[in-house]
Parts: sequence; C-alpha cells; structure tokens
Amino acid sequence: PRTIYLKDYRPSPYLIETVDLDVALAPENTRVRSRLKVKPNDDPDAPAGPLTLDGEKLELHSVKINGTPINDYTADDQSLTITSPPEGPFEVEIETTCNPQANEALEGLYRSGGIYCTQCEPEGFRRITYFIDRPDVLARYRVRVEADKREAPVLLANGNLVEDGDLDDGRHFAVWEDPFPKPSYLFALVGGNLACVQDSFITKTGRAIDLRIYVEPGKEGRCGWAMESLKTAMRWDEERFGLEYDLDIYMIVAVSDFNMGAMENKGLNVFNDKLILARPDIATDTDYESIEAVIAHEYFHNWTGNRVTCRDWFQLCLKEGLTVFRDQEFTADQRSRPVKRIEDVRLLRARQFSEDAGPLAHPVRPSSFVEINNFYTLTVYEKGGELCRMLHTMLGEDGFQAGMKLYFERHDGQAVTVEDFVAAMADANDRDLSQFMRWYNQAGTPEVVCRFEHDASEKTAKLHVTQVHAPSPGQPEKEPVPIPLRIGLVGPDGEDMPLILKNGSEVPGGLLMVTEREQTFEFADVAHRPIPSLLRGFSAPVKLSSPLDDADLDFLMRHDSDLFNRWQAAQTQAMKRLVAMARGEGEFVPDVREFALAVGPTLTDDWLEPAYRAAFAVPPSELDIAQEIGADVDPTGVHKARRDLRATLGHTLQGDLQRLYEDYAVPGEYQPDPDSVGKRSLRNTALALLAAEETEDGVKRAQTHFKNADNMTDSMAALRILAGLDRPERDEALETFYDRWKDEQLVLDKWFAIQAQSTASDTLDRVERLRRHPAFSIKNPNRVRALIGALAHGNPLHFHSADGRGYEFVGESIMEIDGFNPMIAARLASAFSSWKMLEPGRRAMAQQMLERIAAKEGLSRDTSEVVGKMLG
Ligand code: B3K
Ligand code: ZN
Repeated sequence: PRTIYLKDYRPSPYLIETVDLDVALAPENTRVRSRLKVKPNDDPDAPAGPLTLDGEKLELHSVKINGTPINDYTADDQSLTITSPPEGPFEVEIETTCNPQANEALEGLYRSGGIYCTQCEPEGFRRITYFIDRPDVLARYRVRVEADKREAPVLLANGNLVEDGDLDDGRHFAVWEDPFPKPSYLFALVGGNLACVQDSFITKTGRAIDLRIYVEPGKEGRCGWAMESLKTAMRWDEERFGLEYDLDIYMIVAVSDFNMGAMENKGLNVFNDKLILARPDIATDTDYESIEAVIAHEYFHNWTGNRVTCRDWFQLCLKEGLTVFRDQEFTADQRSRPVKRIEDVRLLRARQFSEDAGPLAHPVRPSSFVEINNFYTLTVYEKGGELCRMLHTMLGEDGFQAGMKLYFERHDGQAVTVEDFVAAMADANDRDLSQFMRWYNQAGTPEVVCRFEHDASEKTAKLHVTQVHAPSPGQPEKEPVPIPLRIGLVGPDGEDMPLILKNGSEVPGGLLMVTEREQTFEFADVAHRPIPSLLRGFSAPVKLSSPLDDADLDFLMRHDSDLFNRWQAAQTQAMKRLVAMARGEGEFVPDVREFALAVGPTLTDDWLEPAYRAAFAVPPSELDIAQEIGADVDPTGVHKARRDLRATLGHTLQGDLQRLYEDYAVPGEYQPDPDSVGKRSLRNTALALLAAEETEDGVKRAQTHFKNADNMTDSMAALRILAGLDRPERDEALETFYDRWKDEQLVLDKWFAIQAQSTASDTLDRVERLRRHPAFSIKNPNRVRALIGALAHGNPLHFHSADGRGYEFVGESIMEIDGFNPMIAARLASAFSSWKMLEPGRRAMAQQMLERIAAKEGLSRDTSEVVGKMLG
C-alpha cells in the first residue's frame, strides 16, 4: 500500500464548480447520474492534463463530455481517467450503479435497517460516484433523489428542498439544493421510512430555522433531549463565538448502523441513534451528557469545518481539534467547569498519552499516512483540542475570539491549513506564534520537570523548569515547545500568595510561559515557604514531574483553590500508592488508609459541587497506572492494586459514605439537569465504594438500589457493581435486566458492555457465549463496540488474561470484521498498541496474535497499517 506524504501536496489540476446528481435508489442497484461542471485550476502548481476522478466499488455505464459519449478514458478499481479533456471549462456526465445493500463497510451509500444513508468523510463519496474526492475541491450541489414511495417516503439531501412530486410505478422524487459550496465529504443523502420531530429556532438576527430530527417511526418520544441540546448549542455559539446558523433548515437523521458517533454533513447531520435517543428509563446521565456534547460538536462544525474546511486530510485537526475545544467549552459552560476539565484530562491521559507513547504515536498534524481513516485518533481530536486550549490560555478569551473573527474574515468559504489558523491567531493579537507550530508537528507527550527553592532570609523563591522530549517513531530529536504553565504559590494558611517576579511585576493569572529547554523563574516577597501548585487547570498537555512530597500533596489535596489541582494532588497521592501496590512493593496498607482519610474532607464538603466530590474519589484508571509503571506491566497486579485501594476507601470512609448515600437521594421525577446529575453521581460513587469490599451490607445495598431504581443511571450504577461479583446475585440481576429490556437494542448494548467489562472470573466464558447471543450481530458497529470493544478497551484485566484467551477472542474478531468493515477492525486492533509495555509472557502472546493478524490474506489497508506499525 502506498504512503501519502504531506510534503507531496499539490493543488488539484481541475476544480468542480457544480455537481448535479440524479440518484435512483434501489436496494441492490442504485443508479447515479452525475453532471459535473469542470474547469482547469489556474494555479501554476497544478498544470492541466488528464482528468482523474476517484471511484471505488462502482459499476461504470457511460461517460460523456459536453454531451457526447467518449471512449478515451481508462478505469480501474480506484479511478477513472479522462485522457485528453478539452481545454477550458467543460461538462462531464457519468452514469454508474452501486449496491447499497451489499455495503457492509458503511462508507459511501448503504442501507441500515431499511434506511438508505451515506457516510462520505473522509473518502466515501467516491463510492457513490466518480469525483475529485478531496476536501480542497468545493462545489455547489443540486441533488435529485428518487425511490419507491412505500420503501422510502422520506427523501433528504443537503440544503433546501426545491421540488418534489410523484412519479409512475409508485415512485417519487425530491430535489435538494445546497447554496454553499462544499467538499464532497460533507455530502449526504437519506431515504427511508422515517418519522420527523420538528421544532424551530430564532437566530440572533431574527431568522427562523426549521429544526428536524428524523428517527425510526415510534421513537419520536425519545428525541426531546437531542432537540433541546441543539437549541442550546445554537444559542451558545451565537453568544460565545458570535456565530449564527446559515441555512433555513437543520436536519438530523438517526440510524442504527454507524461506524462512529455522528457526521456533520452540511444541513443534514447523520447520527448514530445512540447519540439521539434518550428517555429517563433507557438512557443514563452520561448518555444525556454525550448526546448534548455530540449534537453541539456536529453543530459547531458548521463554522469550524464546513464554512472553513481543510485543504487536505493532514489538516484534520484544523476542524476536529478546534471543534473539540469548542464542544468542551460548551459543556463547561452548561455544567461544572472543573468536573468537565477533570473528565477531559482523564480521557487524554488514559488514551491519548498512551497512544503518544507507543508505536502508533503521530503528530497532531501527521506528515504521512497509508489510510486516513486510521488518523481519526485521540491525538488529532483530544490533543488537537488541547492545542486550541493552550492558544486560548495564552491569548485570553478576547484575544482568542479576535483570532477566530479574523480566521473567518480571511477564510470563509475556503479550504485551509493549520498555518492559516495559527496565523489568524497571531495576527489578530500581534503575537509571534511560530514556535507554537512545533506542537502540531512533534509527536509525544513532553515531560516537564520542576524544581522549587525557597530562600527564607532573602524572601525569594525559584522555580526551575526543564522540558524533556522522548523520541517517537520517525522523530528522534525534538525542539522545545512553548508551554503555558499556570501556577500558584499556596501559603501556609492555604491561601494563594501574590505571584511577584523579581522585577516587581505581578504574573497575570499566574501564567508563566516556558519557551526554553531549561528556564528559571524567580519570585520576590515570598516570606514563608509556599507550596507550588503547578500546571493549574492542566494548562498544557504534558507530564509533570513535580517536586512535591507527601506532606505537600496532602496539603494541596485539602486546600488548593484550583479545583483541578486539588483533584490532581489526590490523583498523584493515589498513583504513588497504586504503583507500589501493583509492583508488590513495601508495606502500603497504613499509607493507603492515610490517603483515604485525606479524601474524606473533600468528599463531605457541602460547599463543593457533588459532581466534583464524586470525581475526587475516583482513583486513576488501570490504563493510567500501567502507563505510569511503563515496563513489564502485569495487568492483574494493576487491577488488584486499584481494587484494594477502592476497598480501603470504602472501608475507611464507611460512615461518611453511608451518610452521603442517605442524604443525596434525588427526590421527584428524573431530570438530567447538572444539579441532579451531580447528586446521583455522588450517591452512586458512595454506593460503589461501599460495595468495593464486597461486604454483605455493601452487596445488599447495591441490590436494593437496583430494585428501586426508577431511571437508567441508578439501575446501571447498581448493575455494574453486581455484575462484578462472583456470586448468584450477579446472574439474578443480569437476568432481570435482560427480561425487562430484551426488545431495546440500545439498552441491550449496555447489558453486553457491562458483562464484557466485568471483573468476575468467568468473564471470558460469558463474552464468548454472548458473541453467539441472538441480539448480537458482528455486522453492527454498536454491538461490536458494546461486546468486543468493551472487553478490548475497557477490561484490561480480562483482555490481558494471562492465558491469552482475551487476545485470542479479540484477535479472531478483528480478522473476521476486517473482511467487511476495515475501519471498525482497525479501531479494535489499536487495543493491542501498548503490548510492548507488558510483562514477557503476555508480550509474547500479544505479539503472536498481531503476527497472525498481519499474515492474514487479504488484510485491509486499514488494519495492516495499524498492525504493521505496532509490530514495526
Ligand atoms: N467528522 C466526523 C468523523 C468522521 C470519521 C470518519 N472515519 C465526526 C466528527 O468528528 O464530528
Ligand atoms: Zn468532529
């Protein structure tokens, strides 16, 4: 397979001004007629010549130029080349057919539960018709769709409906026109029997927008939250970013077979139905929050992605990182800001840091790829979001917004690069951000080593900062990056001391800029030895080696005014103990009790938000611990360490936890508002810690909680506890749950996942049985994620089972899925990415499985790129 390099980018020799599509939907034989107005690109870097159009899995019937059929073209399984096109603008007409029913890769046009839908990003449009399928070719689309009226009474495409009507033979048609030029990856088309939920939104300039959510008939009553979330997001983007919606209609379609979460097609989002459908009895608080966040994310793409798009796929973070940052800010504004930050950092550390430390490491803007679908990664999305956040931190809200304004003024309607974005930020603020580009181009997580000195007689303090960059694949040497380091000096009374530099100036917002490999900051007027609170709010995506000892951390855990760092101090304390326990080192029991006692005050502090207190009591994840250990990891030891720490928390804080459990019951009807969510979260955290020791009392409480639950959040919180037990209570609860929900696929996915993530000893037997359950289908990505993905990515104990059965199960599944849906197979394969960190026995077994996958005949480009890198 061919590697594609960023340095080889050339503008397209031809541009396409308009696309006229005529699509006649039929399950196995959909006919597509396309009329393209093509013109040579006048860019001197792109001399005209043959016209090559991308196309895959298409049957070609005819090609015409300016109305005349031609023969001087060549076609293979990837493209169609017109050898000598006319000079100047011309028209190409192509007729092809494709087979949506047979499309199990879920890219291009496919059928999901009788609904025709499309997924084009990044390179799916070429499976619908021949096209210059790259994001810097922006065209205006007019789309006529026809279908059997009974099979597909609803026919949708991007933009505005301009015509519809009936045809002979029970068929009908609709014509949609999108006035905004767009890249082909934002094209969408939907046909099927769908119910519609309608609402409207008045924009800040008084325009009424028609909002529509299309779902399977009968599910209309589950769309209320998605619709509310959409309106909240639209208002927020106007208020915080000054951005107004541009079309008169915004449509969302929910489908049940979808490779990812959702897709931001212009004016016609397509969503995985699990991110639309919600009702208190079937969706958890986390589901409600995800729906709100993803609806917002896709909506925000309308400006960051659609109005201004990417020049090429290397620039993916231009739209994804920025849109992630925007959706994080949205959630922080709707809910608890510190808790949102904690959740985002937890994800970043557990998944992105490990990606960045292993064989799949790549820069936020990669410089090469084999299959672009493999680069929709945590690095591009989450670390990409962190880079935008650092710009925001460095420039401030006003400076950042000034940069956004300039970005849109300069680039609305264009396909641009990361440089264009950073230049807008720099120019609007009169700042030199050239060094910042290193963040986009260097892989790996920088390590920041801090040393702190206090001189009582001089009343001064010094902070020495060193940044260390480990090599990553293809990047042995790295340059220092600019690091916004937010700090505070916490005085003996627990209050922040003023932060005054030696020259007498105060450090605004406590923000230091580290730009050198080694740097020292000197502070004046420091009478008493303070405790430095470093990297407040996680102001940069780095690993911090801090100079703090147990006593300092304990103090910050109780007093830091920065709630993120107060949580961080607790995490650091927990981590030290977890690592020692996992390695079986030393006498840790009294130490862990000590730590538990220090968690108590925050857990019970009624001045703090319940959601924060709940987050405070959650120790670092098994993935975090494994990474911290770094080499020769024994996942069983890691699991036991975390289990024991939680049991000690539950035991030591029993009285407090019982009280919290009693006091935080949320009365009345279920509401997904932040306040009630926080209370449930604290109460369910207490429930889980009280059961962590598996005492009779703890188990009974969980059982009662399960029986009395009147919403899915409480029900799942209890079931998760019960499903982890090696006792009859487990089967009883799982059966009750199944009987109640056997007709609800999305709820059954929770049932699959909870069993796949269970730490009970027979989990692998169970997962193998569930693999054959009638409700399971290997062809449906949600089922695959719920069962196989949950084991591979969410159950380190059993995925890394010492007998190799976890690898066997996941590996076999990858090979099977690769045969029809390479994107999903490659995603699953990434679960093996930290295999080199494992102890020798597991390492050998993981390697063997990877080698078997790599050797499989006909392995997809997707999976072979991922597996090849892991073995390489
Ligand atoms: N842009 C899409 C992701 C497309 C993934 C293609 N493999 C959804 C999103 O990030 O908003
Ligand atoms: Zn996105």
